[in-house]
Amino acid sequence: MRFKHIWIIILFSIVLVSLLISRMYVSKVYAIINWSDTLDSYVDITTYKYDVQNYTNILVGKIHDICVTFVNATNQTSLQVYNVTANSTNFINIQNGIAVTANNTYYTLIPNNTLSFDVVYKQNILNNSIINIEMVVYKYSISDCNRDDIVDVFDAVLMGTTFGGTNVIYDMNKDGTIDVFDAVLLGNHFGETS
Ligand SMILES: [Ca+2]
Ligand SMILES: [Ca+2]
Repeated sequence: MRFKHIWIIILFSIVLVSLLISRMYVSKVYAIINWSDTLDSYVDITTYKYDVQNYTNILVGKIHDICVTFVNATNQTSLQVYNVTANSTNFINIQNGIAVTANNTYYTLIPNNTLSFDVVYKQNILNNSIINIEMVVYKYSISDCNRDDIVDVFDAVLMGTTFGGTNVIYDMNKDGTIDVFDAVLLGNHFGETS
C-alpha cells in the first residue's frame, strides 16, 4: 500500500515537472538592440574602457531577460582576444573573431538595473576593427517565473519549490530571499501578462 502511494507521488511529480518545463520560455521579444564598437589600433593593451553601451530597465513591476549574441567581427585576423562584460559579469569571450564561451547568454535585469557593455581587454589589434553585439530584450511580469507570459498556478508551484532559496527569477520582490512576501506579490500579479 505504501509503495503504491510512493509511485503515485513519483508519477505526479514527473507529470508536473514535464508540464512546467514545457511551458517555460515562450519568447516575447520587447526590443532588439545592436551595438557596434569601432576599435582603433592598439597593441597588447590589456585593460581599456571604450564606448560603453548602457541599457536600463525602467519598467515598474516588470523584469527584462536580455539575451546577448555576438554577431560577427570584421577584419577578424586582427582580433585576438575580446572580453565583453555586463555589470562586472564577463559575458562573451571572443578569440580570432569566434565567440568561444557564453554566447547567447541570458541575463535577468530587474527594475532599475542597468546593463553595461564594453570591450575591456584587447590584445594584438593591428588595424581598425568592428565588433557587433546584438541584445534581444524580453519583457515579463515580475511574478512570471516560467516566462510563459501569464502569472498562474504554475508560477506559484515553481516559487513554492524554491521557497527559502535566493534565485533571482523566483525571488519576485528581489529582496534576496524567497519567502511569504513573494507569495503575496504573486497573488497581486495573478493573471497578469506582459
Ligand atoms: Ca507563468
Ligand atoms: Ca523575496
